[in-house]
Amino acid sequence: MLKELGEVIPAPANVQPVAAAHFTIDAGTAISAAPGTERVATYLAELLRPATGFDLPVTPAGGPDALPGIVGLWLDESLGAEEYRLEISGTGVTLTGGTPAGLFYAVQTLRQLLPADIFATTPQSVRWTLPGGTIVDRPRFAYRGAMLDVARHFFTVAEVKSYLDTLVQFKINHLHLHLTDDQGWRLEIQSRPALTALSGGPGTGVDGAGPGFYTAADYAELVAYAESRFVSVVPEIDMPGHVNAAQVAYPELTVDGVAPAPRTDTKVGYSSLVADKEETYAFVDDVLREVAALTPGPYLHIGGDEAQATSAAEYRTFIERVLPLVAKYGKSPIGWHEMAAVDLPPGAITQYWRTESADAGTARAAANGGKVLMSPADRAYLDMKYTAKTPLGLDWAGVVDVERAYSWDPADRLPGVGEDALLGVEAPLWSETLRSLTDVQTMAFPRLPAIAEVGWSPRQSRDWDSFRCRLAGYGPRWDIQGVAYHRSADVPWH
Ligand code: NGO
Repeated sequence: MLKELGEVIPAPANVQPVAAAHFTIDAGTAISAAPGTERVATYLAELLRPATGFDLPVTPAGGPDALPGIVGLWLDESLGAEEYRLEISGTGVTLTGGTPAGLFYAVQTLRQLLPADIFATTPQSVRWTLPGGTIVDRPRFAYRGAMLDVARHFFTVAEVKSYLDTLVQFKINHLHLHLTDDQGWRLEIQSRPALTALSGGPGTGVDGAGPGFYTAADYAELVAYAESRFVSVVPEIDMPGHVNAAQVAYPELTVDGVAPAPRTDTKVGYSSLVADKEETYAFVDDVLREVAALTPGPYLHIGGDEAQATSAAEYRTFIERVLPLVAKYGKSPIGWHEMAAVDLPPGAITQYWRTESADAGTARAAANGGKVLMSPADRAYLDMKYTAKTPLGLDWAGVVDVERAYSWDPADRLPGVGEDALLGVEAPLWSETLRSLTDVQTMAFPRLPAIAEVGWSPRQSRDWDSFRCRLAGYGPRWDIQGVAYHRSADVPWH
């Protein structure tokens, strides 16, 4: 069945259908790539070849117009960096991006406009017809993120790549990895080898069921894969709390120098780095230096949440000494919003995560010109149960079904934190109860697309009834990809 031009998640900013026109990709279709678009053109061809069985040769562009039978990719500097135009006429398709990232989003939109079978891995006998018209689209927010907790349960490079490929379908452009916590340390730090030797191996993670860590090479591979899909990895080293795994490996990080026992339970707020010990800052310097060197993206997340075992004065001392270390290694800091208790340098980003309807620290950071990421747990946490009956997940922030994840606006959430203060939105997925990639998918889908639309689509293009129908239309695409999703009662699945 032919899709409607606007039947896309996230909802595009401008959609102008031309009912009489449509284009069918067939064995004679070629892809033409203007200079600078070759990488995205090749990605597009690789997406379309398995299910169509067509050759879809990628050739250098001939001229600026849609030629018969041609899917042409172009760059146009007059468009915003992440903006794109997708024109589908009776004779061909033209995708134009402000940058290759914009073009990549045009490709994701094109993919959604094809029949669901385009996700098949073997040739299907389907007419690959696209609806006619023009979409001009750009994101509302620069940062549209997903977070995965690989500390409570470790996920392999292959699993994270697979998750990433399902995220980019919704124009997510940041992947935040929660790499360290009380129950495990998941990134090799060459100057501190005991971290992964003692806290990344067998028996680590919640219930001891989530062992593993990334070598520096694994992490580099993951980051490069993400970059190839225009996703920036945001590594998080959680401090000064959530550090039991680090203290197991380096006992000098405790008050008395005695290593604590490894922990596999889910309690929070009991461990802390020691603010008045120089060993603390030597450690943090080593870790941040190596993580920054491995990370091409601009951000380094330093945690800062739930430091109940750190006094307010020690917390301030610690954060004030660590923020300049992030800058020293050329990165901008992000911290959970507790960090906003401290006077933040320009460029520091506050990530709001709790359920309250006001937060003085976050509002103060915004008033001082700081940018805010919105991840309120009662809307954006993918680890909350959908309903009381959901076997996976937690419920400390309530249950969050799809409508709840969708029907809110980040600019209305906190007094003093309006549109201009927002860098964007992020959907965190904590892994205390997760044990597999299937579990990850079941919690993320279909709520992640809700948060993706909150972050991408203009306010006036958002509509719950439209969204739930577009989600229902996505179900077969997940089925064909073998992606697990929760069949929420909020969605009229076919
Ligand atoms: C909190 C806590 C995490 C938990 C999560 C579970 C933040 C920022 N700190 O969110 O340690 O895993 O809730 O939902």
